[in-house]
Amino acid sequence: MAYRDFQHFLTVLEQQGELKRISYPLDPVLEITEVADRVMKSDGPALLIEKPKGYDIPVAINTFGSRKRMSMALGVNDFEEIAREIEELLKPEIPERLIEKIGMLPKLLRLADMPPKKRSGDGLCQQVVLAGDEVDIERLPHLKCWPLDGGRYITLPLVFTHDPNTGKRNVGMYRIQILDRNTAAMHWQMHKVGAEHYRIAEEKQQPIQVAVVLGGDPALTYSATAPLPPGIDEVMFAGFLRRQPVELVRCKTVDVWVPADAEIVLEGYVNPGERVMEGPFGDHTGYYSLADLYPVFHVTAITHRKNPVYPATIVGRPPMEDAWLGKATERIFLPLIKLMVPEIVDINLPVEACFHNLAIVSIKKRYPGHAFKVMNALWGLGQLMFTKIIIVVDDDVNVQDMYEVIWRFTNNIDPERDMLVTRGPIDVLDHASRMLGYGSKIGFDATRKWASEGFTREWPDVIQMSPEVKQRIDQIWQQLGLD
Ligand SMILES: [Mn+2]
Repeated sequence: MAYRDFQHFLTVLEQQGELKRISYPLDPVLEITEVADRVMKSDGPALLIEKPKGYDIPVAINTFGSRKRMSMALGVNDFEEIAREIEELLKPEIPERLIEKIGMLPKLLRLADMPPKKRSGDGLCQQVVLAGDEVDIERLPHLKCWPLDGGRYITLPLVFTHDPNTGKRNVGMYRIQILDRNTAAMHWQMHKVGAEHYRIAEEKQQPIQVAVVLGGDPALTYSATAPLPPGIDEVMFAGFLRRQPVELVRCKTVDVWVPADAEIVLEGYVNPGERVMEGPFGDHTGYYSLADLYPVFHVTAITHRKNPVYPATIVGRPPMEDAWLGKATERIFLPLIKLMVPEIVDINLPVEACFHNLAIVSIKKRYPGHAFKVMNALWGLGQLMFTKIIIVVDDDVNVQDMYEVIWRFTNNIDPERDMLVTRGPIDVLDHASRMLGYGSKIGFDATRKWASEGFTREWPDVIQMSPEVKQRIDQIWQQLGLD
């Protein structure tokens, strides 16, 4: 079942006891964060703050913040189902060459079956149109999340842009800092597709048209956060997830098509060469990211439905709501990673390591040095290039069990022999790297070492009780009175 829009999703969440209404007028400045943080840290429900202090638009937060709600957002009982489905679709006739594999992805995923539908006329998101002097983005209940933040932020936006050369669409999620009634700072990090579109526009000395969308089917919100290969359209991927095309309408003041049933849309453009100080911002690393120069978004129109809801999230010290967006991605993209690196059995990107700081990977080891091959493959694969630490273990290790991982990892390595230090791009949010966006990574081969890898000693067996004794003790267990 696909959701018509964000409010439909909220209704279903409420029906299932997954959403709590708050009538107290919480202040979008810091107070909503403090409440949401406590709720997120204790596996609490989604919140609908009906009358945020000073605003008449309700704020919804933590709508993705549990395994159940993340799965509901994607219209399934559990997001593993999507991974299984993708696995099934990928099975037939997978070509051998890597480049063909990537090229065939849209076809394999039948993405072409779900192109967005362009609708003429107004969308629900255009019931109210404010253009020119009527534009005042400060009238929306944007959050100031943390005390040292540089200002108020849009935290759950879908940023629509088109490649100025090819016209290809991208939808990404980049935080946006409100500057005044019609300008905002666009946090286009250098590695992101939105930033690439802007670079191309700058080379051509042209402004780039932008639409910032709040709301719509949560499957599209998820798609905007997903590490899709650059050529794959998020709107089509959302169509695949929701099994129904996304309906789009044309914006009023820019040539960008947006989900017809979105809550709120900010239309505008970004000029070439224009920058403003953005930040600091309390980030998903649990630290503030420092202020830096970012492009300026000029808002030419605000459109919204008659009674919109404002979707928001907060990031900060993990675990937060985004942990579940990340876990869904870890599971959904595993079959696609296996398509490129088939020896991988499972991956765990622990929430506490903010996903890109640590990857624990189990492999079916087939040849000497195989663990190092897998590290290099991951460092060359999409957003996994940011992975600061990779630990490779054998396929009999449950990578989802961190106690087992620490036991195996620490016991199985001779650090000097088993580590591989390399260099490359680092997440822009990493505050420890030597410079912004560039630094080192380390991999550990924690697999069992082979003679063909120069291991001259005997590798010991893992301690296990004999099955007969286990069975015997099972039978007499009750008599021992230990339960
Ligand atoms: Mn993209």
